[in-house]
Amino acid sequence: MTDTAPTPLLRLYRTAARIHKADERLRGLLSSGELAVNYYSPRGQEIIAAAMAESVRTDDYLVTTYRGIHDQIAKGIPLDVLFAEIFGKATGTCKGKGGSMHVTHPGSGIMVTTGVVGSGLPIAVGLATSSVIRGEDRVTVVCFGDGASNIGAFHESLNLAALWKAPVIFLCQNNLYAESTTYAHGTSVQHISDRAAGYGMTGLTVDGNDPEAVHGALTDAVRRARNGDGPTLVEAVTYRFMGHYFGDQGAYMDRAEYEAALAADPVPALRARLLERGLADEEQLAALEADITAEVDHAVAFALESPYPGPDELGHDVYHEQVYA
Ligand SMILES: Cc1ncc(C[n+]2csc(CCOP(=O)(O)OP(=O)(O)O)c2C)c(N)n1
Ligand SMILES: [Mg+2]
Repeated sequence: MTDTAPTPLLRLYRTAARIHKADERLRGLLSSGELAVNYYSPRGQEIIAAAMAESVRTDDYLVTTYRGIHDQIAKGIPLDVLFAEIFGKATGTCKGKGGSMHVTHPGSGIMVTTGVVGSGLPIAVGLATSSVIRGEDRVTVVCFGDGASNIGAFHESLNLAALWKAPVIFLCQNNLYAESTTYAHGTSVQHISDRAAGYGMTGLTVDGNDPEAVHGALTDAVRRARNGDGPTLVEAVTYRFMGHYFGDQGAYMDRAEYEAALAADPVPALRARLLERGLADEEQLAALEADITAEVDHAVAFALESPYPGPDELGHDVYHEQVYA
């Protein structure tokens, strides 16, 4: 990088811009047929992930979903190995055997990515509990959608986490859609954060497009968790700019609502905020963005050039391999 991105807001923008460009490139590769995988774009949720990363340490755990590349990039997974995994290549985080829906990268704290809606929450409570048992002060952040908050595992996890004061931050990324179901059609409460009260837990709703609001809420939640004061449910509200999966035309989405959300696109909005506040100038941002483009180019080339895993890999990494004396 030519820019060290010194202020938190500029660093946050850099992360959001990396997510934005990586996602855009992956969608381009899917359109051209150079890539053929299931893909769920996080477009619209970039700021939430970037603010989350500013609130935690690298060794804090993260659990995310199939729509999770924004969380994975923000948490620190290098783009080369992330792209290689998405392409199913041997150089990927899971030797190409996990693919886009099952990325793990313990080095940056990314412990689980799951395609089963709601299944990340109990795993996160388990991870957090393991940290307590080991006497470690790391926290666990689990990202999930609005739809997942209607799954039984959400309720079981919040109850147990509150009871055990587990150091978990439940980060609901409310993009107002669960596949093709609108929020109002599928969820009984006005705010998902209202559900926290049912478990004796702090819950709050923030504007997921406002980096400072998300960062502030998560910083408080992380502090509480690390101090042994238990879990928090943070709901960050935004909008899903793409269909549910790549290829979904989103015909069921209200056009006027979509246009209004796009007009408030949080990534260019943050760029404009940086310029307005004098935290960066146009030349600096252009240089930062050129660096990101080069980084994404490199990741694509690395993924394309890498080999697929051989058949000998089929039986490896299925069970923990332990040698008993
Ligand atoms: C247990 C389970 N039920 C249903 C599905 C099918 N499914 C995949 S994504 C999805 C919608 C989830 O919506 P939300 O939690 O809001 O997450 P988003 O896709 O908006 O990120 C559904 C129903 C699934 N993968 N797992
Ligand atoms: Mg959703």
